[in-house]
Amino acid sequence: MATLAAAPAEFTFDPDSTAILVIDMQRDFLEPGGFGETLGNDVGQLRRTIAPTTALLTAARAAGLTVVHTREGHLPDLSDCPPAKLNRGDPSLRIGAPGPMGRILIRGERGHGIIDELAPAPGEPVIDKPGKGAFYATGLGDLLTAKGIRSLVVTGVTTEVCVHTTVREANDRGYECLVLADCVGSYFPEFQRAGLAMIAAQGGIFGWVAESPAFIAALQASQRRT
Ligand code: TIU
Repeated sequence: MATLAAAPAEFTFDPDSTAILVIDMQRDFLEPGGFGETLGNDVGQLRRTIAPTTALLTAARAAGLTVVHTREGHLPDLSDCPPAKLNRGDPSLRIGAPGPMGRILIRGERGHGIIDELAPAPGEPVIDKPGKGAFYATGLGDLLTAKGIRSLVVTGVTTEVCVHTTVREANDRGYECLVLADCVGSYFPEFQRAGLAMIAAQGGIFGWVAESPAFIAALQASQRRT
């Protein structure tokens, strides 16, 4: 077992039943010209997560932890995109519209891909999801059950949208979720602050929050003991 300081209280995990979840680190959200920027957002707010997440993945892979990546996106015919999601915002900037990196949030397009810096390692599962949550209409739940995972260390973007939705889904399914503050990002600094505060409030109402160096130190200390 491993333990680290977190909010609202210490987080204890068994590395054998812990997975790292890397949510939607896609070009459409993080790179200039992608979906996120077309919506008027500052991608720099998300890009600060790349370096700490790279260090986290290096440590997690060295320790043999399960790493799972997700991508938000839709089939080219948009048959898996409900009208309520599709018909949102300016029609020229909608999902499926042509963007500088291909059709926005369409599977197989360049913008839908994970950024080069955080490319999945061979064998790491990549979950394609049509919603904001990673459990809705995906095989993630079955995958985690098959691997005996009980705890999730959550990273990715954006804090108040896909990270929050996924952590809420996971908490309701019985997973203990640790969200790494430096490895999750929002386009809006006030949402980053409030989003993290909401998770840890009320005694950790749906999770724990810590910084990635504390998690890495706890993981490596647990390895030295075994
Ligand atoms: N726009 C925004 O904040 N987020 C998304 O649309 N998707 C994810 O958070 N991945």
